[in-house]
Amino acid sequence: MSAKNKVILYSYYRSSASYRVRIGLALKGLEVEYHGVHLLKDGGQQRTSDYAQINPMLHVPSLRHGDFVLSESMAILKYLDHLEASPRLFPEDSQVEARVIQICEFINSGIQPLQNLKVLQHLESLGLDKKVQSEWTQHWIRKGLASVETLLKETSKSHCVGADWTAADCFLIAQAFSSRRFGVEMDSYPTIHKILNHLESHPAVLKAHPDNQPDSE
Ligand SMILES: N[C@@H](CCC(=O)N[C@@H](CS)C(=O)NCC(=O)O)C(=O)O
Repeated sequence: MSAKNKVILYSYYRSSASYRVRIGLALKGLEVEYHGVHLLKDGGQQRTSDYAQINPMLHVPSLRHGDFVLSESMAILKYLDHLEASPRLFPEDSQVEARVIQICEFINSGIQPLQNLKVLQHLESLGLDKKVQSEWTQHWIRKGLASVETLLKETSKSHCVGADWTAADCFLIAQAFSSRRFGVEMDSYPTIHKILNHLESHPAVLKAHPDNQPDSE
């Protein structure tokens, strides 16, 4: 591990997008300085003008490496492959890499945005009560996971794509954490369930887990 590859991570402990990146960092053994950004305190620290300079989208995670600042978990994980090649999260083979990105996107654009804090806060401001909000979230999570399950039946062995770690595993593990938080269990998705059973006890995943962060509550 080289100090020149030390990064700063702007993260919130239970943010699934932050969890994806933390898994990647831990798998690669990169040195990280953790900066907590509390999504609820002070009206949301992601919405401060200081943080807007880091990520104008007002989301965590963001990464700083020297003068280079980057947000979006997929872009960050891709960048980490350049800092530390092993394990490679985006495979060299173009078709395998595209498949990994497809799985990530099912989660990144097909599930997570529909459970995002700002979306739920907006639904609440429109008068949707907590019970209906919860039904909304669970509906999209279940639909999305069913599609991920179908895809993983074709692509997985011990991991989402074959038997090696890829970014797809980082996305799946993090999504499973937040799905459970929103009341959706994984038992209805046998392939997902099997992969999680295999991967969730890995030391890097435990290190990256929301319960084990400096800002965990
Ligand atoms: N596609 C983005 C998603 C980032 C994202 O939505 N982060 C959430 C936490 S998981 C967030 O910061 N939400 C802030 C808000 O809703 O105000 C990524 O992969 O980084």
